[in-house]
Amino acid sequence: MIEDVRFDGEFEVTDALKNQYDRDGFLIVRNLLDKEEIAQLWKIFEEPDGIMKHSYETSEPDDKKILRVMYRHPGNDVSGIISRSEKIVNACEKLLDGEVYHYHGKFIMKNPREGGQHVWHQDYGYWYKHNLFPDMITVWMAMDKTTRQNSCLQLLKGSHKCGRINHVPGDATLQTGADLERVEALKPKCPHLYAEMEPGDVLFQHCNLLHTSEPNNSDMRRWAFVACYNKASNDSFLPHHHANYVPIEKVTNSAIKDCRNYTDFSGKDFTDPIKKEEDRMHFPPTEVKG
Ligand SMILES: O=C(O)CCC(=O)C(=O)O
Repeated sequence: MIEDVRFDGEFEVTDALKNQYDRDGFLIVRNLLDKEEIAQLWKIFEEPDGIMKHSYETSEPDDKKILRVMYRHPGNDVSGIISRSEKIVNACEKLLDGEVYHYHGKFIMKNPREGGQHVWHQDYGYWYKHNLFPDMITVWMAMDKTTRQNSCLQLLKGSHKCGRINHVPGDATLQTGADLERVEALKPKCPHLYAEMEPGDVLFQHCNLLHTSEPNNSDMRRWAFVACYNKASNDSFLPHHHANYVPIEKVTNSAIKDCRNYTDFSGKDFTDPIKKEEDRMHFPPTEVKG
């Protein structure tokens, strides 16, 4: 069962919620972004000169694909303001017990019938090489209604406690995934949950929590906004394709609704697998838009 909490205008990660996160490896806050804030976020896609021009696609098994926009720094558009808002950043700082910085942000866009799977993995399985401690967190924000039918996240509750698992290249996909023998062995011990979410619901996820999502075989779109943070004291010891420490300029929560910047993405430093060699190695694209 998922124990969640509902945002009602005020939100603070209490000691009890922090204990829950430490126990389960995740915390869902329903409606942390309200309808107006989510509508604001959608505008950066709706504008003709919007963020979509920075998207790229990867081919996945069974003729599926995953469309992504990824960048290093938050910037000043609506997505950056959300990533710098007190309600998101303060929650991460309480959950990680110290100052955090923005490690990268992304949109994961699984369109109806064509969105591909994400294999079982831990985010720290990908980040370990460049970061010494698992003092890292992913904030997964639903932009659409997200159910079992349209590829909601699946989690193994408490699996973060087993530490980092080896990640190995997949057979049918370019994705690297957690050692499946271990994932299967963990399933009887760590309840397998389906994180069904409404637009604006937000999942805070420990970087060692095992998670996956299936292909989107439904007629429902499933887009998500994801912001990842590293603890300042854990600044990546090897520079790489995600960001090193830059202090976050926090903004008040009201700045999300006040923001009118839907087209100026300067400062974000987008992942560009065509032009940037280091990005191409990590995210081999099949198509870059724009
Ligand atoms: O959005 C999803 O389905 C999974 C995303 C994910 O786990 C990742 O990008 O590491």
